[in-house]
Amino acid sequence: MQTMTILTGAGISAESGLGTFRSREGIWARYDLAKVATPEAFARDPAMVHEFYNLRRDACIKAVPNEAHIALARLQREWPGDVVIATQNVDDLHERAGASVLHMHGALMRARCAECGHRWPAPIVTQATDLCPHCGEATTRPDVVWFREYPYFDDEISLAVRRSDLFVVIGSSGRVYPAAGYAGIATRAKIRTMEINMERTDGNFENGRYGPATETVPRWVDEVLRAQDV
Ligand code: BV8
Repeated sequence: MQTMTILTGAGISAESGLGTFRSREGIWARYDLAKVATPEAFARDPAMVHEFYNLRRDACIKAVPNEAHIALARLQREWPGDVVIATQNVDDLHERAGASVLHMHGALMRARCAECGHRWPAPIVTQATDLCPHCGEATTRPDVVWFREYPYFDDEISLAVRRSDLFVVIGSSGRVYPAAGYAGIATRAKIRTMEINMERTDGNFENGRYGPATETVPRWVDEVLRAQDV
């Protein structure tokens, strides 16, 4: 049976009210990435970094999954083959829609100990002085992958792409690696690729569907489930 790997980015959560990163009013237009999303930033000012993620965690719990998240969870449930969903997003909207996902950039709703690596469900507000429940050190950080940190699940996702019949990228500008490199892996392996976005990116996809994810994703899911073919 045909298998699919789907990679999502901030665009799939945009209509749930969570910001994207690289639009004119995006997150990186309002915050200096170097001050909130690198290990150096955390070493320099952990309180500011925690505040940045506390604000995003607060927005995340107030947001609800949209029709695109719900459609992907349905596809994962009803498709007879494997559907691997990897996300660059740190929100939990895919899970709250019922999907299982690989969070390659970590998760807002998890905290991590910078000392021993222990992970636990994050309270709404985290601070650098929070004690790690495992080792007791005051070295709490968000369990999020910052720039120049190794993403989670990179090998698993690359493998999933290589064994897929179709690789789909939904709501990503394709600017951040290694996530942006998976489309090239698929293309070189002669695997079909498609992007779903508001606009064409320079990712050289074989196919594209353009428009808001809450319209384009449910329509595509309905089509593949009806056709039982990618
Ligand atoms: C790594 C944190 C190996 C969580 C993020 C020099 C040294 C070391 C590494 C590098 C280097 N130079 C470059 C790199 C690699 C670097 C990188 O790629 N940099 C870029 C900027 C060039 N990558 C890394 O550092 C990665 N690690 O390489 O490790 C290593 C380690 C050490 C030394 C050497 C190598 C780590 C990357 C992870 C960084 N963390 N975020 C957080 O705070 O959220 S990345 C950040 O960008 C977010 O996580 C986000 O998920 C990600 C990608 O953004 P998108 O999801 O694509 O969002 P964007 O706004 O860009 O686009 C939205 C899209 O949606 C648009 O196309 C828009 O049209 C569309 N859209 C909008 N609305 C809708 C829509 N589509 C449909 N419907 C709608 N309604």
